Amino acid sequence: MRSKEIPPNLNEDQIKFWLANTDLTKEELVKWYSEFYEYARANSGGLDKDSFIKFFSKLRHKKKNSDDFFKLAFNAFDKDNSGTVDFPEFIVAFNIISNGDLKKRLEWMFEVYDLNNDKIIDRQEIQTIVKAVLKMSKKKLVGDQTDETKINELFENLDNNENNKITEDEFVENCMNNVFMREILSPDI
Ligand SMILES: [Ca+2]
Ligand SMILES: [Ca+2]
Repeated sequence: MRSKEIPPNLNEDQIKFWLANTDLTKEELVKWYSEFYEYARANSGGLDKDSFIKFFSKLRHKKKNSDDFFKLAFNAFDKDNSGTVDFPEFIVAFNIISNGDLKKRLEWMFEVYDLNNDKIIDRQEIQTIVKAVLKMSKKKLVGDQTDETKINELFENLDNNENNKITEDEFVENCMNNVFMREILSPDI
């Protein structure tokens, strides 16, 4: 399908709505819609975790080393926890990732870290996500200690009020103010 054609199931009202709520151009919107539905055909309009990882990896030219991260990030795309990501869920998140300002991107990233959706990041969540992030970004944490110890240190640096929980405010504020921390915790996706 040529990207200029309006795909089936996409009507002008939907296009208008998404154009108003994202920074995408109509051409981009139609292009991603078409791609998305190529992958979703077997999944009644949504992408399950495996198809989503395939689709997103292709979209962002990601390699196998990103799969662990996207398995975990799936949760942040699947807003209604239905087990599939539908086009509105995808396009809202994709727009934040590619066009959102830094604060919006960090708020989205917080949702990736918060695996159990209880609005805080705990030590286990930060260990799990940072390990997947490091694998994806091929970055290494500096220092002689184990990664586990270094990630614990990151946790403590984020936990301003030392209550063993990281709130969205703590996460966003610290990452906004500290480039090093941000590069480790929230790489380009
Ligand atoms: Ca969903
Ligand atoms: Ca949590």
